[in-house]
Amino acid sequence: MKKYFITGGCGFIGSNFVHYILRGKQDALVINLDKLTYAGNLKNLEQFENDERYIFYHGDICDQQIVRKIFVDHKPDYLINFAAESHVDRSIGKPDDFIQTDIFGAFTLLETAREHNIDRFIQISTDEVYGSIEKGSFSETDPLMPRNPYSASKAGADRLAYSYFATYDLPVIITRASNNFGPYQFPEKLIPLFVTNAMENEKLPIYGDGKNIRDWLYVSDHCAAIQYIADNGVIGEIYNIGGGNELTNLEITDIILEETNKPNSLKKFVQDRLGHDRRYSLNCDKLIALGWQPKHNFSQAMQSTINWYRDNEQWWKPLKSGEYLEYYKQNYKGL
Ligand code: NAD
Ligand code: TDX
Repeated sequence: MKKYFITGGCGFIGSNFVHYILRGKQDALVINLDKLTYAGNLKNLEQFENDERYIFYHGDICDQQIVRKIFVDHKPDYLINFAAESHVDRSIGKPDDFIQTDIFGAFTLLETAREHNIDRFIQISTDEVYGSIEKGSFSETDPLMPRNPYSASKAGADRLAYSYFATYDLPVIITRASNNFGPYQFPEKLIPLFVTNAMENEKLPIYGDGKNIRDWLYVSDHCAAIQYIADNGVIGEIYNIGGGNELTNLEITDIILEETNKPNSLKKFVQDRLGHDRRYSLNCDKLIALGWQPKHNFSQAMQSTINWYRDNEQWWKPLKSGEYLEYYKQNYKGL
């Protein structure tokens, strides 16, 4: 039986990964450590609450006591660090938690892993660490040029994880994925925000000219890639994980309006994000050579994502009300 120590498993990608493992592998144990910030949601994993293959710890990755307890009590084979503050706009407003969780949290996990035996330490990094690229695509050997506090904190954790391989022989692998979309994504990120706003006949706030480009990766493809890399990747290496679907934000907006059958008048051009990266693009030849590439068709994955938000209003409506709504109103003044 393989034992997965997952951090941030109540968030978007982490919870999809737990679904992916527990649906696919009968002989797995998943131990999930999550602080339950605004982005962590127990509802994402409620179907596993009574599953003996799943154990939840409410706690902080910066707290070495709880991290150490998990190592001692469960002796995990793999540690996969998803936990992070992940929203660029929040990092521009208040970077503090990003530095603490994304860097110091990763440090705490690496230090504790060094005290114990672990087969793989997978650090979930991001394409944003490379910075913006107008033409061509970034390869794993390209220099890092992060341009906002979120991506800078992720770059710090990425290089710190590598240093634990180079210095202490910790079996670290680093993954750098492009923009994910799919079920359970907090409705502050572009796709779930625009889909749910369209469903509520609210404006879709497009930053700047809307021509910034992102490469979109369906979250279940991302989860499959992480598992493939954990099982087959080479220790000490970095793997880019892209979706091969580069679109402007305006193109994404048009797809959402068409699929939700809403008018163009919902588009609203608002003040640009500070330091807004123009384009992200990944060269994924290294992962293809290892034997993996995404399987989902972009249009079908978008359609099923939009259907999921249509069918799960009870999941996202509470997230857009109450305390969160106050934050949302203050920070999205274009609405
Ligand atoms: P998310 O914000 O949806 O979830 C983050 C989770 O981490 C939440 O459950 C939260 O409660 C938890 N968390 C935060 N601080 C914590 C702490 N100190 N201790 C324990 N748990 C804590 O994020 P996501 O979009 O699922 O991203 C997951 C990872 O993937 C992040 O490391 C992110 O940088 C990376 N990534 C995300 C994308 C994307 O498009 N979303 C793309 C590439 C890489
Ligand atoms: O209201 C909006 N209007 C808008 O035009 C929002 C929320 C976003 N945007 C634009 C900004 C970006 O060009 O859409 C694009 C995507 O924005 P986000 O969803 O905030 O994602 P991004 O900034 O690209 O970062 C994401 O991908 C890399 C994730 O949030 C990160 O966690 C991941 O590492």
